[in-house]
Amino acid sequence: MDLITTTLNIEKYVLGLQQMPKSLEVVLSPALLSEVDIVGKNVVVIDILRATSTICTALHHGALGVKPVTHAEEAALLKDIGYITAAERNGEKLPGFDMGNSPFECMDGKVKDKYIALTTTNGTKCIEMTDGAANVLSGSFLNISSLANWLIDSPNDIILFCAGWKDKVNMEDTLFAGALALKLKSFVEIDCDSAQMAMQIYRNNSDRIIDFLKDSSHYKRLSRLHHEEDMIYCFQEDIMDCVPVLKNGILVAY
Ligand code: 3SL
Repeated sequence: MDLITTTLNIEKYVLGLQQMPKSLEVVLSPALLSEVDIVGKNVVVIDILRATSTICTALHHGALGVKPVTHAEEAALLKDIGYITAAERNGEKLPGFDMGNSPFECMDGKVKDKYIALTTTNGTKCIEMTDGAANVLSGSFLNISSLANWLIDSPNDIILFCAGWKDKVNMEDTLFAGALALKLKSFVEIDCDSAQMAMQIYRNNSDRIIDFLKDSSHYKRLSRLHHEEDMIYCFQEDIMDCVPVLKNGILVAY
């Protein structure tokens, strides 16, 4: 967040124009989601490598919306009504779909003015787990400051929901949850050890993110599949300002 926005937000709080405190919790894996109450809260789904970074990129490059779906068959059916179909499992594009899950596939004009039906191993499944939330947003480093400002301006409590990998905790989503929690820290109450841990991890590694992630399982998986460029891309901060928000089951740019 830039200095002017931070100052304005602090002024709003001091003048009593902003409700305080709202709470912030971090959920480190889908297996832990049932332990928190998401009803009426703003839930940020985080799948940094790569689903939620790809969603943000698609909207930035002119896609009208991204519909997250759990099953590949469901995504395939949406082709009949004009959707671009995108499908990934275990890091690889599924045959028969228009795209996989690489952000670079959204940059050649193909997604402009189109709706995309996207299914991925973890990220899209998590978006579909957020029934009852007041708002569902998709998180990425690419738009982290705009996302933080959106959350600061909303009165609702916040859940940062890390997709992880197949119910396991992962390093990259935890790292991002820490980075976002640090941006929100002055505006929320944090009584959550997962959030404290995530912030500590980001603080200790923010100047060496790629090095830090080299030991992570998904870094190794995506490296084996030659997706290093995607990873470098996904760790750029604030290169776009759209905030993907779920409206009637479709993520659209706010
Ligand atoms: O699991 C997911 O949702 C994907 O983002 C994984 S991958 O980066 O496309 O392998």
